[in-house]
Amino acid sequence: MPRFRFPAPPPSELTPRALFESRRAFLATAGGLALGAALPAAGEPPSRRGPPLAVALRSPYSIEEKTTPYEDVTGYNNYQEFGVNKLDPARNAHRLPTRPWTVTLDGLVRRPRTLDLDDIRRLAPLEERVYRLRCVEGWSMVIPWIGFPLDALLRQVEPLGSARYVEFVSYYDQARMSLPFFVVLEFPYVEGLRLDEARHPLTLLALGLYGEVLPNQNGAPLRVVAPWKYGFKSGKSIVRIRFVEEQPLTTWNRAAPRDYGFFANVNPQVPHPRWSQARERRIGEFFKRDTLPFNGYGEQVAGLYAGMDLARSF
Ligand SMILES: Nc1nc2c(c(=O)[nH]1)N[C@H]1C(S)=C(S)[C@@H](COP(=O)(O)O)O[C@H]1N2
Ligand SMILES: [Mo]
Repeated sequence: MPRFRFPAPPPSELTPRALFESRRAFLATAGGLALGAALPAAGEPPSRRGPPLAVALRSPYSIEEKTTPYEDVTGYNNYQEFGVNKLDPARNAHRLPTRPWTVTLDGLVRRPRTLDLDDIRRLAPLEERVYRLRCVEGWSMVIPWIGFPLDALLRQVEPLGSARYVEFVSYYDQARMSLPFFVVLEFPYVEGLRLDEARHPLTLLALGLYGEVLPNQNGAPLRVVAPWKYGFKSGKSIVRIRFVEEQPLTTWNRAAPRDYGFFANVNPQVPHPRWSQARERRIGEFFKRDTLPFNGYGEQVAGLYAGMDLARSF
């Protein structure tokens, strides 16, 4: 397994908004001249958006907040496999082969199965769900996802009573990715949820956003979205879901156990070792806002953690 080194960027080093904007404008121009096809969504006119994905219903779990512009949602990303800079994934993730695609569900289940994308799309009606996404780095977005509850997929394999956690493994092919020598993470990217978290109706299997098929940089062709947790819990481009008894050792827990807890519920009281998590900057806004416990989803999910010390199990 390859091992690379890099420190998580402190908020001070995050691409400032103005710089991001001007680079985006620059990229749009450069893309038209020299780089052409190498540049995907960021900075492109809407006519070059991805294939449409029709939605059957709008979820009651949607929040009524202004959505973050499409260009930011698809142009400012964390997808380390395609580069550590926020602008890298939009430039590099076109190398991700999203068809054919299968997801293997195995481990502690009665009926292990491998499903292809068409099987998966048919499992449940597609919903639009507008969710907040809060990154541990201190920024947030509001994204109109398209998908259905992850549990519609999980229940296909009939988890055994002994299964207590699920491990999500992302696609990995070093030859297609943009891994710099100094990256700390081990790949494939692995995330995990407790089974009851994974089966909670808020936990979404996302196949699209903003009315279109999920762009590669956002985790095509399918990714998890657990909106009450920091964004890193939501693995992209999932190829395997393993049902296990013990808490999985996730990529970030392995790389920086003091910085990234397993639960990673958004808890504004628990600072990152090097910065506060009390406030956040909504991408596109100037003033910071207070971060809400459970990213504002406490009413729905706080019950999952009754009796747990969420300062220790952070
Ligand atoms: N495979 C994989 N999944 C990943 C990541 C990653 O680097 N690789 N980054 C995570 C982090 S830190 C965040 S904040 C979200 C960002 O999702 P977005 O780019 O679609 O907004 O994806 C998460 N899922
Ligand atoms: Mo993140």
